[in-house]
Amino acid sequence: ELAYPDRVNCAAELLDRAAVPGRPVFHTPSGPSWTYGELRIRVDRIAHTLTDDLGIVPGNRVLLRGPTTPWLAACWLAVLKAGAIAVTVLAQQRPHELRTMCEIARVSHALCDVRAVDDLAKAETPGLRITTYGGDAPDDLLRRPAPDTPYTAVDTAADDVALIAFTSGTTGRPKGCLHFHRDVLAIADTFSRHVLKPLPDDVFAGSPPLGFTFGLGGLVVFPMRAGASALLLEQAGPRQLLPAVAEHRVSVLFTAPTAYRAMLDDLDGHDISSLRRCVSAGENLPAATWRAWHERTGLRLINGIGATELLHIFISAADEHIRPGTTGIPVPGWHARVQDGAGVPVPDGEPGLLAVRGPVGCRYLADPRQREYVRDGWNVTGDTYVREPDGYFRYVARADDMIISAGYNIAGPEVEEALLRHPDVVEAAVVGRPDERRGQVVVAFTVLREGAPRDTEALRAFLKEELAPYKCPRELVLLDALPRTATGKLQRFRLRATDRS
Ligand code: 3SK
Repeated sequence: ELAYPDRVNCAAELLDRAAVPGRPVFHTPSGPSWTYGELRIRVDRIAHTLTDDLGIVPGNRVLLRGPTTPWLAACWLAVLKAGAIAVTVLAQQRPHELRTMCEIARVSHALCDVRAVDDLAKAETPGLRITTYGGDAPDDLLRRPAPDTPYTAVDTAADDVALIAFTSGTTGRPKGCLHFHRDVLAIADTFSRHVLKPLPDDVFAGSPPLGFTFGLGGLVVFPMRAGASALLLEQAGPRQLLPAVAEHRVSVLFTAPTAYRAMLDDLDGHDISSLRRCVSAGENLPAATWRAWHERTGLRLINGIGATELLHIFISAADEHIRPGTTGIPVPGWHARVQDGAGVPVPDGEPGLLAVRGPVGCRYLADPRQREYVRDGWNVTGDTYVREPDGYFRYVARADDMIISAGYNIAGPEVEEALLRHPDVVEAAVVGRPDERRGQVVVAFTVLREGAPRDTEALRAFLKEELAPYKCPRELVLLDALPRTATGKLQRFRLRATDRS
């Protein structure tokens, strides 16, 4: 059981408790590293600016927007230290999305990297006070003259709201998820502590941005809670990750399954011997990707399922407990079960809806969809899972992605896994298309390795050997890229709507 004091400010906790002032906390590819001591001074100066110059008071909602930099992380810590609420958004979000989020979260102020300010200005949010920062001397954030005036953290309650993270899922109006100060500590003290087991010498890096709680945890909260450091990359695609790992001796890597698959082609010539933990989340990890990564690197990918609603990862497995083809077991502190639509647990081995509960819960901000997500105290994530008799949880599909064709239930990811076993396939997505005779038919979208022959007949023949005939796609479409959200999640609804005529 996690026990936190009634009053706790998670930013102060991360800044003041874990670290030795002279040790590094953030690295970047270009500038000098920041130490914990330097970070604390900068956070305190920003917090003074927020309260003394901008008039921010506890409870104000402050939007944060910009590429992944130490200054963005410092702003996030300063907002929380000042008792305000950080509203983290993604650099890719467009003006109309930003305006909606500002309205839902009732944002009063924004701290924005100067390179990302145009879209925010275009959002024309009435009354929003925007402060920009940028470059090596973000003067607007550091208006307080005395750099060494400490800032006393606001005495927040453990269950005061610390942040609002938006999830749009893969479609629909964005939902703001409220998270408390204690939630921020809880994700470090569950998944990170028990699965990653970080050490102070670890260097974390990864692709998810800080506006996605996957990245916020992996690049700020987890390293700081352990007194370790993080390499913050503004460009963090598969092409940038491998050289960055080699150059900065990254030991803990966070990215999505598709990036691990893409990096396989590029491994030669990069020294990745520093890596000791590779976390894959954000989407289902196909067993074929797990095996290929293990074969080439000797590393066992740590699969995990997380959600913005629950802040971070709640099912995963560590070290020798990792079992390819499954997500894992509930992270210590979390409970999980598989249930039917009425909330009754289904027997092991049968598919049903994943339901979890633990130290962090879903609290949508003024959104009736709360009643769908939280049922009888369980958070129902919208994923179809099977719990194996040995307690391991195996992903089947997103609940609304099951395909029913001529009376057969077909899980899109199973067909995708089969496609990914073909050496020329880089990405695959399978959806159901309405069909008069069969209800739905299976349609597969595939991205092939550069230079591979665009031979759909050969792919069909391959699938016939891998899958029962009723699961084989009726249509096979080759694409250059799959449609994804800003957090990298596949947008199946866009594939369903693709006109192939
Ligand atoms: O997959 C997700 O959506 C997620 C969200 C938050 C934290 C971690 C993950 C993987």
